[in-house]
Amino acid sequence: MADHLDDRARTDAEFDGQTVQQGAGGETHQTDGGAVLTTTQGAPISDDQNSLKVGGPRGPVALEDHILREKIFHFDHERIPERVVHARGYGAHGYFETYDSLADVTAADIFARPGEKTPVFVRFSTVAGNKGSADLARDVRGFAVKFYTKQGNWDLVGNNIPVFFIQDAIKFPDLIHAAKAEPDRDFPQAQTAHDNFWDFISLMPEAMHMVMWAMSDRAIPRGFRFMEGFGVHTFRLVTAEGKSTFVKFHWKPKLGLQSVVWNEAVKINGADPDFHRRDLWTAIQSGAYPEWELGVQLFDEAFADSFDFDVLDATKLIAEEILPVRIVGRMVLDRMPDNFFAETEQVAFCTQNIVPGIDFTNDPLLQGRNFSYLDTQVKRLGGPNFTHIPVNAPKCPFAHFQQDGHMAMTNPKGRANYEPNSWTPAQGADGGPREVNTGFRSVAETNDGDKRRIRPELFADHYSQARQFYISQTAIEQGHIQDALVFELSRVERPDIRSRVVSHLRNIDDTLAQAVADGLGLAALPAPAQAARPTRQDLPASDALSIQKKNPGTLQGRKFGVLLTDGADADLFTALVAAVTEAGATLEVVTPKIGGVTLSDGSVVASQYKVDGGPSVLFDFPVVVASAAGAEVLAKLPPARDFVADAFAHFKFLAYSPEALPLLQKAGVAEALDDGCIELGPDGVAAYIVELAKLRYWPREDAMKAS
Ligand code: HDE
Repeated sequence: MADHLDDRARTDAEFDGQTVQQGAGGETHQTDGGAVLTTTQGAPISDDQNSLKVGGPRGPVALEDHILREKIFHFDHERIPERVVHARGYGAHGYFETYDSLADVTAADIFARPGEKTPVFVRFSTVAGNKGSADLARDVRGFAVKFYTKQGNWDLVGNNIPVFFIQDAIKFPDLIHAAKAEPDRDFPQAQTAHDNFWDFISLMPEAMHMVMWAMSDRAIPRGFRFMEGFGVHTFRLVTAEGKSTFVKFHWKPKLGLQSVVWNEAVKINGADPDFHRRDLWTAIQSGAYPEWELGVQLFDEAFADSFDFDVLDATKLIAEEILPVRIVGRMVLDRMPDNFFAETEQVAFCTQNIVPGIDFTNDPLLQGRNFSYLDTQVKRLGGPNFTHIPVNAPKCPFAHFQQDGHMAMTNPKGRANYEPNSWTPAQGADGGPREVNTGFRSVAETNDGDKRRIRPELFADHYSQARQFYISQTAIEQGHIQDALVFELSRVERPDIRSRVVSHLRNIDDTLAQAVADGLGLAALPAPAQAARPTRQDLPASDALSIQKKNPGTLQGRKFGVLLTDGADADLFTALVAAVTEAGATLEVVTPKIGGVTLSDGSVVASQYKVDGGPSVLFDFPVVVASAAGAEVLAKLPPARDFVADAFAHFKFLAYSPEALPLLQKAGVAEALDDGCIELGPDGVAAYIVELAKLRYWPREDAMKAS
């Protein structure tokens, strides 16, 4: 009978096409000296392929099957609520290295000793999309850093844009409701191009400065490694004596700022929705550790009072030309988490995590955040003990009297669990931790006046810095802002909302308003929106606000994509690989078949992408190196034609071996060749690489718009 059962079991497994290896005795996947599979209680498991059946192999499953139940139960509970904002994110470990002592302005231990390294965990994110949304949404990027300092965890929870949409936390739920999918239909996903967002925004003039940033290329970064970061609010640095200095925090990427263009972003989302994740993962895994410098703008009360805006207003920035950014250290990300969920998903950033020497200001947005982050972690992570999760725990000694609660992991020992107490070892118990004079102290501040729901008078200028941002951009960048506004508003169904947005643009820049009105086909320009304060026309352009004016002039961290065919010029390919490596960039190969290609000298080159899966949007610098016969093959492949046509349309430098010209002809590019299209032989590679420091061939954009 037993033999018969075993036979049936085997037959059923084979019938189901399972790869289960069952011996005659029914034993399965037995360990050959490796780890033993156990239940969560540690009991070894002999069969993880079949549930426990009653009355033969076709009988019902026994409720008794504790192994099945444990496995399914745990699976059922694998998800925790995603973040209500910033759900889509990616994290990495690294360190912060202090360059300069800031001991003259702060007691913060992290800034005390030059050369000291402090561990960090960083999480980058988009704001509006769900956890599974695509990376290249037009959106603000979160830039959250947890510093594990020797005096406790300091969380600098910032964005890649230095200002925010709203001034007061009480409007945050409205902003986010309006930005996320509309509640009746649950779309659009990760898009602000819809009625609710623009309806809300056009009723909130304070948002206009941030709108300029969000419509600029800052909102479609090339990767996390190519973004700036900002603490946004004004914070305080405080000395041991209690002297306070205002501070704004800046992160500057070592690789320079870079973004993609909108049409490219749309296509990247289809080709590789994980584009930003993959970029960070690949860089760190290959040892190309991304790096940012931390800068501070330091100022005192008198300097703050010299502005006609309030430094407590998070919709304003202080131009770097007025107050230069002092670089005080660098951050290097050099290790990916071992487990995404454990670290990146469970990391709990809290704006209220500050350390002695750092303090808040009364920025009403920051004050609201200080409530929100702690509250949201309890919801997300299920209880007050989320600080026991390794990624959230301080790496310095800590001791307190908080106790119990769900999942308490690190529990105090001994009798005293309150303070003050009079226990001493002599009385038979340790009294536990005590206060220390050098501990955290809030800056002493006098606030007198009425208790009212009110905003400061100086929060009322909503357009001057929006105008300053716009006029600081290159003409190409201004064009991108215009195009983004036209695109977003073209997805808005209600004409009155479109007009209302344009009425605000009239207070920013009339050429911008006119261009957007034209792009939307508005019959007439609406009157300017009523402004609480007139727009200042005298704020000068600030080059620091532009991406293109700060071109880093380096190819480091950039990626070449070479569309390569059988018989292609081996000398050219070899020269290219050498030059790319020398420039600190990387190169991937795209071929008609994934099996790779054989070059003119007989050498075989492996491929990373079949051409269908390797569109040029994935690369900074697309190149076609083809033989004459190979070009004929490519010319017949629509994805190969797109490779070239997209590279051209995205204003990329497009290099090609002379034999590849038929492909360019078929792609409709050959008639429009410009100085950004470079015919390449082995001798031309050096000059070509030099040219690429411009990153894109922007003159083509004007030429295409004019033609
Ligand atoms: Fe956040 N924000 N936020 N935010 N925020 C969250 O906290 C909130 C704001 C930012 O990678 C939430 O853990 C309020 C400004 C980042 O885990 C939540 C207000 C800035 C992240 C929350 C703001 C940010 C968050 C959701 C207005 C830039 C991701 C999940 C008062 C300076 C952190 C969570 C990560 C996340 C609330 C405004 C940046 C709900 C109430 C301004 C980078 O607590």
